[in-house]
This record gives sequence, structure tokens and C-alpha cells, in this order.
Amino acid sequence: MKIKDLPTQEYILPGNRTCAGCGAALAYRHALKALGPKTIVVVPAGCVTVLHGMYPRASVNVPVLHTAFETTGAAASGVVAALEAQGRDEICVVGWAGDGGTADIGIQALSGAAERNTNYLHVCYDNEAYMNTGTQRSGATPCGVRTATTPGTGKAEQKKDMVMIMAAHGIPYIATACTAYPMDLYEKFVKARTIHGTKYIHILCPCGPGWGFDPADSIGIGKLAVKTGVFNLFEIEAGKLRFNGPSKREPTYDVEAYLTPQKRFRKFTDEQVEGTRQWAKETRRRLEAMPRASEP
Ligand SMILES: Cc1ncc(C[n+]2csc(CCOP(=O)(O)OP(=O)(O)O)c2C)c(N)n1
Ligand code: SF4
Ligand SMILES: [Mg+2]
Repeated sequence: MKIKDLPTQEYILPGNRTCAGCGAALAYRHALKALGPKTIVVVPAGCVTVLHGMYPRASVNVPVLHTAFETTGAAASGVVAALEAQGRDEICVVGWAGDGGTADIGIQALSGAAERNTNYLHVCYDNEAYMNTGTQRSGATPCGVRTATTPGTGKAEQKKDMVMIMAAHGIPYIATACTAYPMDLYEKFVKARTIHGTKYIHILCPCGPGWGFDPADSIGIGKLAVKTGVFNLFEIEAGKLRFNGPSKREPTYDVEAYLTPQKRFRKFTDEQVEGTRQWAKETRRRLEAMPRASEP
């Protein structure tokens, strides 16, 4: 499939309140094109709440349930139960939560829903901090990044590995994606829609204001994350992993190319750059050690 074959139907209407070049908005746009009109989205607090705007107006044309920050998995479970009671299995329920709403405050509700194999798709749009409230550190913020709550020497801990946490739940479908690779992202949503049970898609979403780059570079930054091995594109089905897109090849580990254009890394020491490279290599080795799925 080529980009010109994407459905022309738009589900995010013209005019919304995200920043120019917002990776989260782009991911949402392509995901909704893949999921289609028979979709109900459950959204906790975050930048995508702001995208939707305030009642009685909304900038999307699918039904959306705004829910409390910690409750995406529980609220989505409720919507699924109501649809099942009505015998309606044609509607796809999607929880669309940020990294804070997934890896931190929302993890309990998400884990409960995944343990029950609730028939919904949980998406983590990962911009690597609490962006809507002014760039505070989340579990998904990379090690060393200075945020409003990690001034001085930056975040001490490594990025939480949410994908492997979800893999440990044994759910039927897990994937990563990045806004810089819209076709890969689109095809993963098309596939996830056909699978029964809990699905989890983790999307790296570059964020100009939070990461400190020109909005025009949003796609380029995403490509660099994947090519340098800071972020890998893959799917896990039945416990078996398959690399996708550029991640089929060994990354370059030239992490300087990814770090240097972003202000959030500007005070990185040589040691921190090297630490990022080692972390990327170790992450890749752990992924490569998993049982592998054959190419389709
Ligand atoms: C219980 C609770 N605590 C704090 C907040 C304030 N709050 C709203 S959005 C947000 C940040 C969300 O971060 P994330 O989930 O990463 O989404 P992003 O803003 O980055 O899109 C916070 C802390 C809240 N709404 N509810
Ligand atoms: S702060 Fe970042 S994630 Fe939030 S709307 Fe702006 S670009 Fe998008
Ligand atoms: Mg965030």
C-alpha cells in the first residue's frame, strides 16, 4: 500500500488546538483513517483532549468519551461491556492515552483490562513527558532529559519499557509505530482492528515544543529515532516478534544525529550520549533475543 492509497475520509476535522507539527495529532489522524467510522474513542486528560476541544464542540467526527486521567482501561472496559450487552461487535473501542496516562497513572486500569483480555485497542501516544501540563517527567521520559520536574542533571531513570510490560500480559497483538512512518502505522491499526482481545500500539510522537525542535522537523526527528535505534518498529503476535520498516535492519546507533537537534538533550555530556547509545544497543539485543515470527 502506498500513501496515495490512504482513505481520503478525514476523521479529524479542519481546525484543532494542537501545535504545528504535532506528532500525536498526525498519529491520531492516520489511526482513525485505518479504524474507520465504527469507532468509539476513550480519551483521558492530555494533549489529545485539547485536540478534541470543549463540549458541545468537537474536532473529530467519531464518538469520544473523555474520562479521568487514570481510567482509560476501566472506561474502555465499560464501553466494551455495554456494546457486548447490545450484541454490537462491529464497533472498535480504542483507548487513546498519552505516556503519562499509560505508563504512569493509567497503568493499573490498563493492566486490569489486559489481564481480562478486554476486546479493545489501547494506544499510547508517547511524546515522552506530560506535555499538556508543561513538560513534566513521565515514566516514558528518556534518561537524562531535563523537564520541569527533573531540572539540574535531568531524569535519573531509564525510559520505562511499556511494550514489554504489555507483552508480559500475553495479549494477542502488540506493535510499535512512529508518526514518521505513516503507512507502517496505518497497516498496524488495520490489523489490530481485526483481532479480538486486548491490542496495544505504542507510538513515538515527536513534539516540537516539548522536545525543542522546529515543527517542520517533526517527521525527520521521528525517522532519526528509528534509524539510530533509539526506537524500534516491531510487532509481537503469539509471543513472537517481527521487526518492521527500517528496523528490519540493524540501526546505525549514530544517536548524536537524533539527540543534537533537540533542545531537551542540549546539556547532555559525552557520557550521557554514550549511555544512550549503549541503552539503544541493549534494547535491540533484548528484542533480537525474543522468539521471531516469520515474514508474512
Ligand atoms: C488525576 C489527575 N492528575 C493530574 C491531572 C493533570 N493533567 C492533565 S493532562 C496531564 C498530563 C498528561 O500527560 P500524558 O498522558 O503524557 O499526555 P500529554 O499531555 O503528553 O499528551 C496532567 C498531569 C489530571 N487531569 N488528573
Ligand atoms: S505540546 Fe506536543 S503533543 Fe501537545 S499538542 Fe503540542 S506538539 Fe502536540
Ligand atoms: Mg505525554
